[in-house]
Amino acid sequence: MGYMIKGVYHEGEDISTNLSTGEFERTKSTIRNWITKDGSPGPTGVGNFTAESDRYHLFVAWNCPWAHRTLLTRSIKKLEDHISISVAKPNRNEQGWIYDEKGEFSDPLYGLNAVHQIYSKDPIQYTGRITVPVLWDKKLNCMVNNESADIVRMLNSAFDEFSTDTPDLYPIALAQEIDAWNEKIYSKVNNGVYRAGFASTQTAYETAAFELFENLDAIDEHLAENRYLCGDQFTEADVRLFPTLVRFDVAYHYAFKCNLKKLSDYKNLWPYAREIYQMPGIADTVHFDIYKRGYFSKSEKRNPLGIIPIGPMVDWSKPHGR
Ligand SMILES: N[C@@H](CCC(=O)N[C@@H](CS)C(=O)NCC(=O)O)C(=O)O
Repeated sequence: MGYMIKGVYHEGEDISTNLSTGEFERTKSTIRNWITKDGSPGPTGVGNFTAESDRYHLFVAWNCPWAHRTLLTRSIKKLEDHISISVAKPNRNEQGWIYDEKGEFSDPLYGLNAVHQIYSKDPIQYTGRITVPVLWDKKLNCMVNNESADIVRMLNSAFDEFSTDTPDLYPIALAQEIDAWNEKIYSKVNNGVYRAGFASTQTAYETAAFELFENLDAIDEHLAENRYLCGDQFTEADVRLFPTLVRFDVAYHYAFKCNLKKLSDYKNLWPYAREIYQMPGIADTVHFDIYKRGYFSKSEKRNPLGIIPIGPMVDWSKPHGR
């Protein structure tokens, strides 16, 4: 794993844990342009990124939950034939996210060896961490955006011409409610599992882990009365919760010590997660073995021998009954 300074890649230490408090701090994404229907600028960044078929490409990894949100949205909005992808190998090395020369983990676009090469291909001379997902413009040869929250939103809204007959994941009437869920779920659940797993002090770990389960308990209760987070309508908030839930029992419960409960112990959250898993196209974006290979990869701090557990067996195809 490394980082980039003015377009040049440097191998180096993980610098995301605050050394004085032991708390994990995720760095903010900085490439924040938006694809729009007419190429006008979006809420941040510059314009000129018009929605077109086969113009954009996503660099992702199956195990990354942030990339998963963008893949879920690409599938729900039926954009698979319009936005191409490159999937990195589940295990990172000193080059960060890497590719094979051929096969399922190769880069069909440029034949890259590593994701950092796409960051250095952009003339902006990027400085920062090398993260997936990255949304790339094949026409202007530059990055559009490397923040999954933005990518999810633009895939929902900019491609109506190509993705007819698909749900609106961010209807204006529910915008405030969705934003409120997103905020809570991001810090306490999506990033909460990382705050627990990457904490380097007992206090930082316990704070994150207790907050995580308080929030999962509250969501479970909410789902007793509500089919989805915002009532009857499946929205962006559900899309953003799902990647954490689907990794929970095979990865976070054990690898990140989030072990007060399993997802499958929850009365409502568990069938809710299965309902989403069983929606058309969703299971194709889920790769349990790869989650294990990624989260249990060799790490001096978390898994020094790199041994991957054989279980647990979780039946996601069981009827959800919701
Ligand atoms: N804010 C980013 C975060 C993405 C992110 O942290 N991705 C992880 C993989 S799960 C990554 O690539 N980390 C590499 C690193 O930080 O060096 C987003 O949501 O798009």
